[in-house]
Amino acid sequence: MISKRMEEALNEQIKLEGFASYLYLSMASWCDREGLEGCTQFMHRQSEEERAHMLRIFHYLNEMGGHALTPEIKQPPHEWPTVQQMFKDVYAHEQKVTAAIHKLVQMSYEEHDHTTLNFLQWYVEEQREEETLMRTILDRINLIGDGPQSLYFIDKEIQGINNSAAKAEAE
Ligand code: OFO
Repeated sequence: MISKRMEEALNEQIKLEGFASYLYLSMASWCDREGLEGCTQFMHRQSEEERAHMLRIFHYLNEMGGHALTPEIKQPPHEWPTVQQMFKDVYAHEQKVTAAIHKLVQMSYEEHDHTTLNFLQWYVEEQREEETLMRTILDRINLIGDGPQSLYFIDKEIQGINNSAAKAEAE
């Protein structure tokens, strides 16, 4: 049985993962309109991943005798001034999610909830990977620069990163 405090905190995390899924979906739509095919595919894949993160907690909570709640999700932004800014926002968002996961880990220590502590380790590792990925993308974007051809090359770069991530997932 899970404590009420832990249950509420995990429901908050469901909300955050759901928002991440919508945020990336919105980014996919913006990228599509901007003609950034590689970025569009990347964001759709990210959006699906975040939905899977949300559902993982959803199932866990009910398995543990809690009540997973379908979250109210606020509408994400729909426009970004540049693709560079969009990826900066992604990185900032992932850092926020990491901080939330670390708070949950701390809470599971306080509640002596070893099962949830163990469950959360997957998220700790996932966030480390996500932050590394987003930092890599930002570094590449900086290297490419903002010259006239930069959007084309950024998009190709993201497409390559997306293809490798999809391939790794399939293995
Ligand atoms: Fe699930 O938030 Fe990052 O990936």
